Amino acid sequence: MKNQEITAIFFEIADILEMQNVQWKPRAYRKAAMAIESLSEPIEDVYKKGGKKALEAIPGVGENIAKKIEEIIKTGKLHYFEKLKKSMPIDVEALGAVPGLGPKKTVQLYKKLGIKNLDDLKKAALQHRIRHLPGFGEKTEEEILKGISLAKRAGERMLLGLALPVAKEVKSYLEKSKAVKAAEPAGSLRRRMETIGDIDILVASNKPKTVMDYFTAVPSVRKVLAKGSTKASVWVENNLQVDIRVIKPKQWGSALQYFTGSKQHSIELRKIALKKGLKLSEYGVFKGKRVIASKSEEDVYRALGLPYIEPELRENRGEIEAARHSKLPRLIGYDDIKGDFQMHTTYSDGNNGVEEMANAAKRLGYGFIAITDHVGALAIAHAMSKKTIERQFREIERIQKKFPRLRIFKGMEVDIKKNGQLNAASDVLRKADVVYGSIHHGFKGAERENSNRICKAFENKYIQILGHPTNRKINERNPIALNLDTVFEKAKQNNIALEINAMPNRLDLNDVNSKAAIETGCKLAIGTDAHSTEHLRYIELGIATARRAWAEKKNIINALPLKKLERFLQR
Ligand code: DGT
Ligand code: CA
Ligand code: CA
Ligand code: ZN
Repeated sequence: MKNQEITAIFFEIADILEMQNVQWKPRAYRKAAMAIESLSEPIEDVYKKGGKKALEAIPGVGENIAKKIEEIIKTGKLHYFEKLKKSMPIDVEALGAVPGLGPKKTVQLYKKLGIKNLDDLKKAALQHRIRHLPGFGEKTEEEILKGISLAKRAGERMLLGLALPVAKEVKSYLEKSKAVKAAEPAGSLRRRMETIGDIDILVASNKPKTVMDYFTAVPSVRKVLAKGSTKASVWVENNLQVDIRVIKPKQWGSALQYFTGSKQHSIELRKIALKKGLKLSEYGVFKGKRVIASKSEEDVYRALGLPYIEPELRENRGEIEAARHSKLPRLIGYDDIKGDFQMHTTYSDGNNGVEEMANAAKRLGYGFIAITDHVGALAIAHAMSKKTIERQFREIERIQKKFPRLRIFKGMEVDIKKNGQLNAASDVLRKADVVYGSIHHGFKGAERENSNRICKAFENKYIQILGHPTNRKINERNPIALNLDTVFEKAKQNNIALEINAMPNRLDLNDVNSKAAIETGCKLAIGTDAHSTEHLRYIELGIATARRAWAEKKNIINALPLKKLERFLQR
């Protein structure tokens, strides 16, 4: 999949051009980048099927950009980009990853202080040379220092939502080989952690050599880092590392258990084995020299006197204790979700219309969706006016008639003001079936202030769901300061659901916080926050987060039967 690679190149081109004060072009590249990022199919396939004309059919892609995409697909490189980078003395990619440092500021830092890379930047910030520049100040300098560590982390771990399609693609490629009996991504990806260090793929085969040759020839491989007789590591696009390990089919279960981890979970299992006079390794559960379990993971856990533990739970957060006492949750399944609570359309900042979203939801087999365009301060993402809302609701009613088996809730995502009021009048709120309250500005408040802001919003009788509760963005922005205990308690009292926002870079609430919310007795609502039909598939990431939070069906309102859901929403 070249989609991510091309997206990154275009964003970087936009940044460089902006630094060089070029007009218009940066916008064009960003627009194209965003369109390519949300494509659901590999752009190579688009090109293969329809050539340059098909590329030009992608929104925001004109003839010039289509030519560049073609060059990248054909040669793996873009001459224009290489030249552009050479013309720039600054490490645009690294500095661009620092939150709050846009292209303009980066250029200023270079011109005034000669800052070319992260090290220069850190030095200058520590020596307080940045705060004196016009437009920067003490606060910005502090933010930059914090941002540097985020940027360094960003270089290391990749979002689950980006790694998952890559892993699935490699898996299905491997499964096409006759030498491969089974192939499964293991490691943090199988546990569905929100970020992934590298992808570990386990293969069962009696012909490891054939598998090695086949794997290192995967089309998306950029560079082979190591290749042995049963192990190999490669880089695919985006500097994402994929490790592969080939084992014998009869060791599948114990090897899958071992390579899924987490390391901490496996260490605890080994302790249990020792207490039973057994030994656990990637090759099996041993009694003396005899293997007593190895074929399936179920066998391995059973040999240790435990029920099967789902991968998402294997973090040594109490799952082994729970397993021993038959107290494991009956995790919500990936098929248990009946709909999606948050999505945007062309009525605010989305790319698709109501009917297109409904069609996409129907294809997913959903029973309901909520259309939740922005309402509030007009500047935020083209928020809707009262007139627009009325027009949209009439359209939803009209479209609803065409979808007898899909309930389309009239919803809105209303901005929570700094004083805790919802930025919409009661007569507007009353007409909606689903009212989200979310914070979209003013992230810097202290813990008390932010917690009060949200608890105040909960007193509004129309709000039903708190959107992206902590406002963190993975690798980009820290969560706002919040007393989550207070917020969860208040949410429970007012019967307000907390969102698991399923956008790859949000996953907010995250796994740990969702688990705490469930333990408090709160309900959770999964919303993809889709801004196009393609984004609806991110629901998988929201469910993964719920599973990592030990959620059962009863904790997640997306799994309620429609009648019960309607009752919940009526309050
Ligand atoms: P990551 O890649 O940083 O997101 O995290 P993981 O969990 O995928 O870790 P990774 O890639 O270093 O190793 C893959 C799996 O292999 C890990 O989940 C458990 C297993 N593993 C690796 N090193 C050890 C070890 O020293 N002891 C044990 N018990 N298992 C290990
Ligand atoms: Ca890994
Ligand atoms: Ca690894
Ligand atoms: Zn929002």
